[in-house]
Amino acid sequence: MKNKINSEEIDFTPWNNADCQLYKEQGLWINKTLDQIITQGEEKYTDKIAVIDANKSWTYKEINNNAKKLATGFKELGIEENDKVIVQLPNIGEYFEIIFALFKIGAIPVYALPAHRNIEIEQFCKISKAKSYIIAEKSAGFDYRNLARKIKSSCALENIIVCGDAEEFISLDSLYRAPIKKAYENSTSVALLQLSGGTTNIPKLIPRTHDDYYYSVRESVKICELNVNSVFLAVLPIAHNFTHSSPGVLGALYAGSTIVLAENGSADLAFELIEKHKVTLTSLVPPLAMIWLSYAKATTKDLSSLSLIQVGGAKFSAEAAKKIKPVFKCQLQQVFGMAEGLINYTRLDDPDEIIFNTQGRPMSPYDEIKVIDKNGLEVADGFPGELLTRGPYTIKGYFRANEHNNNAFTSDGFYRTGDIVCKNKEGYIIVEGRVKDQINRGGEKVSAEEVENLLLSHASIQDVAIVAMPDKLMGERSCAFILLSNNAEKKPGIGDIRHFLENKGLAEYKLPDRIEYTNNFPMTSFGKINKQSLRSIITEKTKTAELA
Ligand code: OOB
Repeated sequence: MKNKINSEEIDFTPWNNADCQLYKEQGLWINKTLDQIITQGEEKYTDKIAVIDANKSWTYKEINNNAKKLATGFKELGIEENDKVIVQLPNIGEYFEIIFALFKIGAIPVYALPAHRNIEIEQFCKISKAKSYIIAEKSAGFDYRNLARKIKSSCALENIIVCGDAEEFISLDSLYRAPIKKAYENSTSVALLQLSGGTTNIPKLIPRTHDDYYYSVRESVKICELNVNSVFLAVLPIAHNFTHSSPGVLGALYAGSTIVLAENGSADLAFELIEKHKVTLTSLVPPLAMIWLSYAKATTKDLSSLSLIQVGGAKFSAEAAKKIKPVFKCQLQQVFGMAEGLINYTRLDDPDEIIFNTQGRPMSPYDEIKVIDKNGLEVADGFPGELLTRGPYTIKGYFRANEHNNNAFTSDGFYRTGDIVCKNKEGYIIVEGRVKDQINRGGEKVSAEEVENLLLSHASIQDVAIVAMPDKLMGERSCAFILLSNNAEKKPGIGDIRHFLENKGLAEYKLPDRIEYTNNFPMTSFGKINKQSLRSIITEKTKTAELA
């Protein structure tokens, strides 16, 4: 029987009691909160450097001490157990003080990405009912205080905390008080809210508990063989699940490694940091891996410390995968994961054939996998179908999204990933496509419906459908097919459309890359716009353009 919380507003669906017991008996869930990563880190690795960013470095002890001090400061502001706090930070060291301070008081960070703008942040505030928002003053030329000003009143935010010059807001520096004495201990509760790539108009928040997330971090550390000698370079945003926990920054801290934070993924900066700090591993999305491959051939920097490059978030082609080892003289690991839980890794000692051609196999022996056809029946190995999964670190429901959960999960608790995969006899997974209405733009996920709904408010647009179009570097980009309204005065160009959405406050990566005008949409027999057919049209068109 499902162990649902009996309230009007169901926050999240926990695992059933029998599974909880099994995971505890088997030592997967160890009754510890994520705060233990840093408290244990301080005990074991005390004065070792834990984090290096562009300006400063922190020892394990410093991070934990500062987190304890901040926890008191946060409490004095009124942030309590179970309060949601939107955290939107670039890759800076203070990030760790902040999240561990929140874990220490049992408050729940909502992991916004630096690219998010007012539309996204307002939605996160609305769903989570967060009263606090933590930002850095500026990053990559963008002033987050202006964003905070825009959303302050619509979101009823009480605390806007700024790392750097706070202007009229609360300065993070002012919140370091006497260290908190006792930390929050309920490991079965929600630790953090991750963001879903999204397939609907409204984004979904992903409730990860201390028990389940800590398990996924420990298991990832084991598989990726992180240890005290590892140096992890974080180039993707650290709040994203890949960089955060697969094994990512939390894995690095758990293993006693050192984290080097890069402000962006540029090869110039990354290669300099790899040489300077003798980086041993990093995690990349396919477009970055491809750019690094082309730069590596001509670099004068010494990259010989690298022993592992992980690539995930979107499909990495076998041709590109084959180049990693010869160019970087290190192992490649393909990672097929999702913020909802399931992580698949190729193993470090897998044969090349597996590493080049598959996206790995589930990380845990307790992960359950099904590949099903349109009728819900399991297909034979080697045949494509939708991937369903359940297990010790895959959620049972999105946060406060009851209705959506009825479709996103089966009645027996499997998560419908929306990914079309083939599973081979050895249990390795090859990602073939997806059934979800999403564009995977080099690892950044765009919900077609979200952008379509915003475009429908444009005066010249009567109807619109957004689909993925193939792209050599990004894998996919987005194309908006537009039907103009009868009274449209002029055809808006791609610049106008992007400007319109940007003005509304949509993150840049969600803006369409191309528009196509149409007088009538191809329809399915159910009377819906036939996106499959639109994808074929734009694929043909881009192919013809390439040939021309
Ligand atoms: C990671 O997480 P999300 O939540 O941003 O996106 C999950 C989705 C998957 O359902 C799949 O559609 C796609 O991203 N995906 C891949 C992939 N890795 C993720 N598609 C093809 N090949 C891959 N290797 O993207 C994520 C989370 C943790 C670790 C790694 C990636």
